[in-house]
Amino acid sequence: MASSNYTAKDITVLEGLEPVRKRPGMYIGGVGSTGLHHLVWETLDNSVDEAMNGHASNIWVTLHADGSSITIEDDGRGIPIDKHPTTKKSALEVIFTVLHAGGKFEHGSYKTAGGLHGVGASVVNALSKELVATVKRDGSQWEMRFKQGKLVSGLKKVGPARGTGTIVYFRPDAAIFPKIEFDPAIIKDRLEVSSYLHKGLKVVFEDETAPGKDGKCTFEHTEGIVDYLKKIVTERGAKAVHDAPFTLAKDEGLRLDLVLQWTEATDEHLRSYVNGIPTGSGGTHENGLRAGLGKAVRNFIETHNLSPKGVTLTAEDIREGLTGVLSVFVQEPQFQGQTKDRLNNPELVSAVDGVVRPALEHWLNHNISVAEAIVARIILAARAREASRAAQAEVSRKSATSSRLNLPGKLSDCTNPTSEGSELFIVEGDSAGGSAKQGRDRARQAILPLRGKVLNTESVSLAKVLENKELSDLVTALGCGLGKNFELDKLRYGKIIILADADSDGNHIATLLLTFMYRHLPQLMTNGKVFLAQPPLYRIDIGKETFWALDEAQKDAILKQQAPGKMSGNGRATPEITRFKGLGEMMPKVLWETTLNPRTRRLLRVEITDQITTDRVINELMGKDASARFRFIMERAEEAEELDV
Ligand code: 0RA
Repeated sequence: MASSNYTAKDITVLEGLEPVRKRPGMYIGGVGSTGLHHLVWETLDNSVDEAMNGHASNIWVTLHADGSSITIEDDGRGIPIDKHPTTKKSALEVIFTVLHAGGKFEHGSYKTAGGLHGVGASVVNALSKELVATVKRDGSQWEMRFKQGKLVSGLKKVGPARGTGTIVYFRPDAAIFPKIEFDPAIIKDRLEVSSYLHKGLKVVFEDETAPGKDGKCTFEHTEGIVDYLKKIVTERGAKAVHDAPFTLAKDEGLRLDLVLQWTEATDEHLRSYVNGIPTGSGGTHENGLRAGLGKAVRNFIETHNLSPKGVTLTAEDIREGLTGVLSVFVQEPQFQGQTKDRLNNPELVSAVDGVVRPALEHWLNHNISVAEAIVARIILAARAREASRAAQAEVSRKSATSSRLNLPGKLSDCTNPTSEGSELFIVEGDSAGGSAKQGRDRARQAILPLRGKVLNTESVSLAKVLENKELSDLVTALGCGLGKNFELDKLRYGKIIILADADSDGNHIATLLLTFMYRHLPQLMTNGKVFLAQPPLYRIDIGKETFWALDEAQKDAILKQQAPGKMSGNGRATPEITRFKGLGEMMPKVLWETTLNPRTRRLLRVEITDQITTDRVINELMGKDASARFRFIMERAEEAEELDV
């Protein structure tokens, strides 16, 4: 088939630019903002290609003060200006005035234009009111001017030049675009991503619409997408499971760049690009990556006998916490979907799979300790999924008798089978739990004593959280699942009340519980379901009367009010003060009166008033000294709204 190959490859379809002006949407996808910016991407791609073929290392992009014209310059070889043998026109003129579907000027170096149709410079020219192409070659600077795609002045030598390069200035045509206003933020984002996707490329953006220090920025990343991945992982605040990411760079046949790192985040975060264009909806290249990745990891697990017992790993388990960047360059990309951001070339599935699987498997086998950490992360994900599913499935309050069996053994449930009006007290310690169990209103109040240590859940994956018996029992008792599987409707109680000692240990435990709920069951807080009970610290008996004080200050206030002046010799009884060492010391009846009874108790509702601040404060305080935690809980508690006084 040599002859047909020859014709298919070498025929260049030459056409005038009229069709572009008649139907611009066919070439740039539309005449709205996306189409308008497409002109920039087309022009940029030509310079990026020159850089990627090793001829340019700098690109300068200037958005002019009018906001509606752009200059893109590179220090490449400069577009050739010599006369084309058959057309007798300068190569520069042909590139800008002829719609070409072939790579005539590419001299065999393969071009992967990122544009929607890869039609390039002539389309930009056709849709511009004015375009000036300047070339620096052979010590001179040459210029050619166009209007609406038509040559207005032939090749002119405009002066001497140092070095080589191409400068394209264009101003889109208002007859084509209803609104001509370039968005500096869109351009900036694109340039930054370009600098990551093309390792070593330096892109300078000058925004003359915002002069001053905001106006100019330089993007350059010597480590390319590895730098990009670092930025993404840092931005997302995800702790990495291993230090050095997996990297893969391939240049022959399919050009592919890939970087992967597993983190303790609970979701998967992959950014993919085709010819520098973001593919937010994924597509065949992403499918190929997932297939290859899944097979590589499974093969590694099997050959090293690392399969977990009692749980089957799903594809999602393998990718939990995975963060990555995939960039491929495809000769004729076909985009699909509403926003044309899904790659549809079927051959990419096996192409990417075929490259990723052996490379990743090789990497895993040569980095055994890293690979084992990744496998441990994957197994944990599977166990967490199982635990979360089980916690949800097992606890259903629908039928009191059948579900009771699966509730944690230490839970003393209430008899009221609906969440309405029922309350769960999470009580620190067994003896306090015992008092609470005896003193409670059995119909409406359930008691869950916490025996073991509650895990500090800040910056711990859901998987690890659910390994903690105390917390997984709590989740089971609540019945509403957690994380992605949270369902408020399934919550078994109307109020979740933390009942901890009024000392620093108690505050510590309450803080750990609140941190856990804030991170994994935030809907409980945003729906106002979480409360702090306020057990008294002092009992004050004066004659036949008994008073309770929550703290030192309240005790003093009561004493002042009830026994002014000297404590004796004025005819009044001497106050008798008892300080409770812990909830466990309290008689069930006393606990009922002071802390449990809705008519007499005081509850503090936990509220999240400012999501971002709360997030930061928890992040900062948890893991530091206990006194900081203590202050945190007291401050929050005092800010909280008072209920049931
Ligand atoms: C065709 C051939 C050569 C360079 C280019 C095009 C070229 C195009 C653009 C567009 C923007 N910047 C560019 N830089 C170069 C090769 C010329 C040679 O062999 O000297």
